[in-house]
Amino acid sequence: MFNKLGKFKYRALMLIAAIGLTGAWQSAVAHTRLKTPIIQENAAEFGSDYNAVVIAHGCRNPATNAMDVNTIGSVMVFPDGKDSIITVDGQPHSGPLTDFVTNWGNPVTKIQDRSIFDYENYIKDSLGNKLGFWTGGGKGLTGGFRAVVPFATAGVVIEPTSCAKSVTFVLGIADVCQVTNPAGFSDETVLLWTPAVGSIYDGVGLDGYNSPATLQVMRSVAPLPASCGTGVDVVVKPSANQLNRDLRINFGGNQIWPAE
Ligand SMILES: [Cu+2]
Repeated sequence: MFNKLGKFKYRALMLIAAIGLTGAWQSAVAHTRLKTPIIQENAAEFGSDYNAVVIAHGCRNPATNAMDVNTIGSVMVFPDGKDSIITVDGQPHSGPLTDFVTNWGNPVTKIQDRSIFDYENYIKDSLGNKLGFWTGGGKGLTGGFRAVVPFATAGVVIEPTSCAKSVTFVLGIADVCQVTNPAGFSDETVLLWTPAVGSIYDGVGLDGYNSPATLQVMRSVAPLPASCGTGVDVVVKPSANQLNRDLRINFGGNQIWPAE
């Protein structure tokens, strides 16, 4: 009897704690992020790394100020690793990404899913490498709900002779609520989760300004060379050139977002 009551009280407390936590989390950091933002190096050797873009809220409703306007599409790209912006412990690195990652090039496989949006396709570089995807159309994401948009990443191999203890890839993501040209970007039309690198998608002053989603790959295969000490953290951002070129939705040979 006492034991049962104790269990019940414990469960009630845990429930209250969980609700409290959820409330705080929603108001503080409910942004578009990856479902699993930290993965191990080359985990894909055991299959793929299954992940997802989590769209946490819609655009701003001008009447109520709530972030609950329906989302009609989303587009995401990883840095291409060619003209990307690389830092090492926060300091600019002028060498290539191959100094730290041996196999970057074709990071994304979309997991087919029409549960929210009816259409989806890859964003590829000129060699056909899949750098990201867009999805949109159909009924879309109703305001007040979240979307889990599934994809997988290829295994990332950290250069064994490098001192990288982690490599973080910074994504560019746009959640579209209304199709406009770049001059029409606002919290009411689009949420831009991009690094502020000077692209047309910076979104200065908007909800997602310089608050991008990231995928951090932790070194876990080759041990750090002894000369590395505790190792360094590498960050890879897409260039403004790449975002301007790749973060768009083309459908049937036409660009449908942003409007031109
Ligand atoms: Cu937000």
